[in-house]
Amino acid sequence: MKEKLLQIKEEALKEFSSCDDLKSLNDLRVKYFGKQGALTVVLKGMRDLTPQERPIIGALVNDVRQNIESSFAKKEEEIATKELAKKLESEKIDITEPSKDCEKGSFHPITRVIDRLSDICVEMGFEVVQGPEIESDYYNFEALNIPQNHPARDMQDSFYITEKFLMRTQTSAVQVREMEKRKPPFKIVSPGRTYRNDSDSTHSPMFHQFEGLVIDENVSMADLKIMLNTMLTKLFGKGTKTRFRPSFFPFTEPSVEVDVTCPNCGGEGCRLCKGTGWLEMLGAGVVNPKVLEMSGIDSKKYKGFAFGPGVDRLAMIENGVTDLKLMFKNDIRFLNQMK
Ligand code: 2NL
Repeated sequence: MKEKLLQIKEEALKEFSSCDDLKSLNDLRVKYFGKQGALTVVLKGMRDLTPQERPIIGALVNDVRQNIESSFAKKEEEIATKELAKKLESEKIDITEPSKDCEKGSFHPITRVIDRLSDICVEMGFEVVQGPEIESDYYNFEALNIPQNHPARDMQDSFYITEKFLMRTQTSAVQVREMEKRKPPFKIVSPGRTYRNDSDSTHSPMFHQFEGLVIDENVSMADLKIMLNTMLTKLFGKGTKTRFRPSFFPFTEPSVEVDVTCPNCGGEGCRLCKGTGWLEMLGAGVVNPKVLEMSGIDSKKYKGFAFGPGVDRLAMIENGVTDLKLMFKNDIRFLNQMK
């Protein structure tokens, strides 16, 4: 029996050491420890031993079993490590390799207009600010000197959510919030989505605004004019001329509307500018002192000017699009044609 055990031990250790995959390792386990396994059979044979032999052989059996088990565990770990390494190696991918058919996306034409306007303004020292799209009646209208019975407040033009809250109709509301928070001087622009109950080929219920506001001592219409000329030249290129026409907004006094020489025909007259050579680009003006005072700015010490180009209109002009709705449908066939 002793010989038999030592033989099993020797054989098993040899077989284990030459085994190199989990499946044959498992077969070996069955061969030695299984129901009919070599060691199991020996153990069963212990019944026939004399009481003197039993403890001696018992100790030997334990020794052999521990030996085989530990070499089994060692081997198992070794194989698992090796197989994992093999698996990792076979699943390795080169993440630096360029993919096939990689289509490049692009920014939406409206995002591009907003980004360009923002870049131009940031270059001139403006900060970009944002605010909520749901606004209170106060910030959207009252603080901008739009009185209670002004047509802009009509349910027909605005999307009211409750008695007091509505979808903002202009991003000026953001600037009012900033006027309350900041200490002049400051220069800010507020791009964003705005909402009005309007819908035809040049109006969409959701549209975009980009407004600029400058508050400082001694700023005037002249500063506004220089600034807008610089901005519009940067936007449309050298040689762009501007035209300032008197206008009216409740929040500015005086107010102007600004036209630029048609970027399509350079002022000759074409279909885009309806033969006039001019395109209306923005509204602007010197901030009404009442508006400054309502937001806690001393109108004796500080003056301001503001401007608001039509973002969607700019994107339409740039891309020769005549129906604003197309801009918001996001039909991929349409977007692919935008430069
Ligand atoms: C337009 C006209 C404009 C402003 C926006 C403004 C903001 C404050 C105070 C005074 Cl907080 N004015 N904004 C001023 C004039 C015109 O936009 O028709 N935009 C498309």
